[in-house]
Amino acid sequence: MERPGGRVLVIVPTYNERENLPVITRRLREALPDADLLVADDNSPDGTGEIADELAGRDDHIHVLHRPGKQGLGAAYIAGFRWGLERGYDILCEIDADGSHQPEELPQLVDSVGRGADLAIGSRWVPGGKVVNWPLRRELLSRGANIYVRLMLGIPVRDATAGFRAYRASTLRKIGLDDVESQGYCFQVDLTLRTVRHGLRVTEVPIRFVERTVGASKMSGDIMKEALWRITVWGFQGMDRRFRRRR
Ligand SMILES: Nc1nc2c(ncn2[C@@H]2O[C@H](COP(=O)(O)OP(=O)(O)O)[C@@H](O)[C@H]2O)c(=O)[nH]1
Ligand SMILES: [Mg+2]
Repeated sequence: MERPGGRVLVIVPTYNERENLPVITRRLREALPDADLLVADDNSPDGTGEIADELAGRDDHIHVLHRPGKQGLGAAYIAGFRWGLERGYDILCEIDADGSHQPEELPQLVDSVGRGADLAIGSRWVPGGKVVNWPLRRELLSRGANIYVRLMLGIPVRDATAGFRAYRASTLRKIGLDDVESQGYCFQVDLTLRTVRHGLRVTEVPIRFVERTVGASKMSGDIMKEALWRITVWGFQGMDRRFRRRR
């Protein structure tokens, strides 16, 4: 039976997540039994890609997209979205492989889209949202990044960097993926901004974000730098656009 809202694809990007992948796929299959999963692996040196193939060999609902090397989260998601749009899925979801996002909370995001949202974001920074075991440094980084996003871009979203999402397929078609240049985690802000600028409906659903207990974070100085300069550029472009319109 299909969920109201249609066929669901859950994209799981992986880079060195061999211990986490079997756990997250099992939990996802239980939380959303009708959904299909797509593991987007960037040729992880730890063999995550082979584990993904084994899981896919045992379960028709699991698929694998092997990418040649580490090209960033944004690039992996774009490839995953294209894969899903070509195959006619109606709702395309994002979730981290490391257990930070709870698969049991994903049905709420999917149902938000089923009820009319064009993008549902699992948010840490709305009332009811929580973070568990996050080092203070990471919490400050995330809160600071979101404050900067709101200041520079003026969008009414509390957690624009969140990577736990459900997109209506038509949203991705409307905003267009071909000219997305963001490679790292600012990809999330990029797509949020495009969705808001297209006048589409964004809903934030409070979630409980739990820091990984296994494996290592791929957050890096380069990812932060890319986010900072891109958000700054988008901000000035937006101000320029508003200024021209007023004249
Ligand atoms: N395919 C792919 N996945 C990535 C890449 N960078 C991060 N990921 C995945 O994105 C998710 C979030 O990454 P993580 O390192 O946990 O970020 P953090 O939670 O912000 O520390 C995890 O599932 C990672 O394996 C990448 O370059 N390629
Ligand atoms: Mg993580």
